[in-house]
Amino acid sequence: MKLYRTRKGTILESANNYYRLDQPWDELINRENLHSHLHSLQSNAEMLADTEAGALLNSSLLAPIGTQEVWAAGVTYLRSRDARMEESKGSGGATFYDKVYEAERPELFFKAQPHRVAAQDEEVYIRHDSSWNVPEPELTLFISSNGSIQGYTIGNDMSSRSIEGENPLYLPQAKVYQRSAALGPCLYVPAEPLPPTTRISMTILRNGEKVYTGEVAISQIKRKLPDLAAWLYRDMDFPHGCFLMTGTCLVPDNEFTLAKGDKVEITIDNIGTLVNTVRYKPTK
Ligand code: DO4
Ligand code: MG
Repeated sequence: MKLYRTRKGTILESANNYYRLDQPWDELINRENLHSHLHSLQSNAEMLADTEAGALLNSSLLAPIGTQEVWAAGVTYLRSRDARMEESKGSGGATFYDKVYEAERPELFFKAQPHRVAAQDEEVYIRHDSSWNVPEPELTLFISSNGSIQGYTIGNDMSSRSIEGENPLYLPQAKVYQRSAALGPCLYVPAEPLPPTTRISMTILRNGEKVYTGEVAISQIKRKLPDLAAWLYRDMDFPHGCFLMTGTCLVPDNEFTLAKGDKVEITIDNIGTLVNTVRYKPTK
């Protein structure tokens, strides 16, 4: 089942049918057994004609987030470890990445408040003070306030490699700025956890031409997804639940940096495709 948040309310997609749901988003998604709960709501919900649902989904999608924070895990794939060791070798910080890849405690960092998150088809930003910028396509978990994984969405953890590479202590500036995160297009709520064969792929288009393409299965991740959730919830409360990006494995070659106008398309099996265009934050 998929939940879409739109400017005109929430839409539930179930077996190719669409239903309107009235519950406030945070209340709707933050529960145990979300999948069964959605099943029970479906029977009393208004069914929408495909044309009406299609029009809403094409024109008024919001990011599938209410008041939750977005957190992120880092260096959960070998490719991310290697790329970061390379980018930070001049700063002397490279060795922290291999240590955190092997450590029991994962790297977890704060990524975004909801107002910094771009929705489907909205712009993501690159920083004016950064010379090397990449998108990071990441499977993103929705974790209930009790700490259980209830759904999945697609995340883009936009990152400044020049700022992080200069000094790993600059990580918050490399990662947290306006529109440095995108989530969407929906919250996918399956009856069972995602299979390890689930693929994440990313294409970057510049003037309509592919300048990057890559694909990976989530089985390549070093950590177990429930373990990442458990570490995040140690000594922390998330009253409305939380989103957790789970790290990237797709990192373009070192010569690549994003340019204004690039289109980033991230697809995850069964969830959909998240599309965003790259811009600079407009100056006042
Ligand atoms: O250590 C820095 C961030 C790592 C990250 O965002 C990732 O591996 O996806
Ligand atoms: Mg990342």
